[in-house]
Amino acid sequence: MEQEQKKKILSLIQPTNTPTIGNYFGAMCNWIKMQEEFDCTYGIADLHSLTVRQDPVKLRAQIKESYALLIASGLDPERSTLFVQSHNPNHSELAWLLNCYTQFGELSRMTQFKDKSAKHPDNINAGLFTYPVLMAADILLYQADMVPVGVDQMQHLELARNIVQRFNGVYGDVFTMPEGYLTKATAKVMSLQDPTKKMSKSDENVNASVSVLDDRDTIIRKFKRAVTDSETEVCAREGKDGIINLMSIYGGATGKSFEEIEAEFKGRGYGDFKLAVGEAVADKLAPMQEEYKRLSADRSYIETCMKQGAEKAYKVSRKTLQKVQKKVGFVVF
Ligand code: AQP
Repeated sequence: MEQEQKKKILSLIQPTNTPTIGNYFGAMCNWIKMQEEFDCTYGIADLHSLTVRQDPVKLRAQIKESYALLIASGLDPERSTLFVQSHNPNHSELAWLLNCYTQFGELSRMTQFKDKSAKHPDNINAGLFTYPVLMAADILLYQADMVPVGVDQMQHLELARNIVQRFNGVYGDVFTMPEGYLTKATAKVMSLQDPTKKMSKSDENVNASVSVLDDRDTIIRKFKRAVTDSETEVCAREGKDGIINLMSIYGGATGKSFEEIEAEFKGRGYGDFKLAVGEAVADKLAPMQEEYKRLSADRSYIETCMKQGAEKAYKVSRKTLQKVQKKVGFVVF
């Protein structure tokens, strides 16, 4: 009964590589907290990941790894729905239908399409162009009230909202209008090698990002090499992008505020600070890494969770899809 009144949240992560501490602090940590308050559906967006060429063997391994990591990080497959997107064909089906209610001009304006086309000029595929429509289908299938999004995804969410307005305008109240759910922790974690750029799991420079499965020594080494500035003071002043990024990572790992961090490192150099950040991140990730190791040895448990997650996701989303099919005039049994 109580479950029915909770607001619905949906969020997915792409299995394009091992998640970084950007994904961890920016998304996964929030997802865990949201389980308390919301009816949550979380998934591995493997359909989305195909917009960039993937190695099949690596992709399969990464889907399993990302799924196990979500559980290891604290997501409860009993309480939330944890599924793999390609296990639920309703996503592709609704995406096609919504494609017919989305304008070419709208998709042409998406900045991520422009950015990714520039990054992969040899593979500007139609999937890259219609990616936001699949994202709209992901959200609308589950009638999500809220979608935790980073600033970079706001434009896609806006498109989903336009689709809802258009579709509901023609057919009545079919889809819930989704709202963006922005929290402080959704703030971006930046690259350790270029603090003006978002930390990304597909960054080719291994020192730019910290994977959630990096071992302690690697984590500390990467932080020691982090690009900062030529000053010595640990403070959040304009122009100190590298230090500000390290401060917010340290804050994410320890729960300390910027004021507390500034006080803690007053009069101490960057060397001390970088070491402390590395150690704090390694400490924070250790329990998840331990749990991941344990889960990796239990493949049947992960497979069972995946199957149950797929069934739960299918059941909920089928209702929406059939409603849409009826509204547009299909013969539905
Ligand atoms: N650097 C980041 N800081 C804060 N949040 C981040 N997220 C990603 N990077 C950061 C959040 O993680 C969730 C899942 O992201 P995704 O995998 O679906 O796609 P993404 O945003 O494209 O992540 P990456 O790491 O940059 O992947 P690649 O390199 O494959 O493109 C989202 O909620 C996202 O906001």
